[in-house]
Amino acid sequence: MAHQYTLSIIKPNAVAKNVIGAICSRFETAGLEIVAASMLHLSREQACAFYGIHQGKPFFDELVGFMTSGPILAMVLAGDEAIARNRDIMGATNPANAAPGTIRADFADSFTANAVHGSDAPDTAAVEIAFFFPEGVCPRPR
Ligand code: RTP
Ligand code: MG
Repeated sequence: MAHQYTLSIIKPNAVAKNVIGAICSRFETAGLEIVAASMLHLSREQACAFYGIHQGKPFFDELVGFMTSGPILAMVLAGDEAIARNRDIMGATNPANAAPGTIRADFADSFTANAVHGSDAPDTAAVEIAFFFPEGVCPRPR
């Protein structure tokens, strides 16, 4: 199994619901370690840049409006197969399809306000981690 880093974002709707601890607890229970964290309120420019791959899609404006509506918690999670493991515990993008017990099933409010983001592949994880943490992460001693 490959040791990986992945970018996680606790989105504005979940921060507003005061469930940061509940969500981080799920990461830790799944064996993922938090090795970087930053709470911030994205500007429109930052949100457009982060979601550049979705520019032109019908949901883009709503997504940028939502992601700039309040603070987020950006984190780097580390662990064996961290990218897939994180996406497993996040659940499906559309919360209507998210399996019971997943983060999105429990904390999403809509397709857009779906509580969390997680990188989808090693190359995108590297770009997304550098976006929020250009100074790097803080791995645990082993
Ligand atoms: P994420 O990037 O947030 O981890 O989620 P994902 O890979 O499962 O979904 P993605 O296709 O990358 O879409 C990014 C975010 O855009 C919003 N979205 N809304 N209404 C819609 O059709 C729609 N499609 C996507 C969601 O907030 C999704 O997480
Ligand atoms: Mg995505």
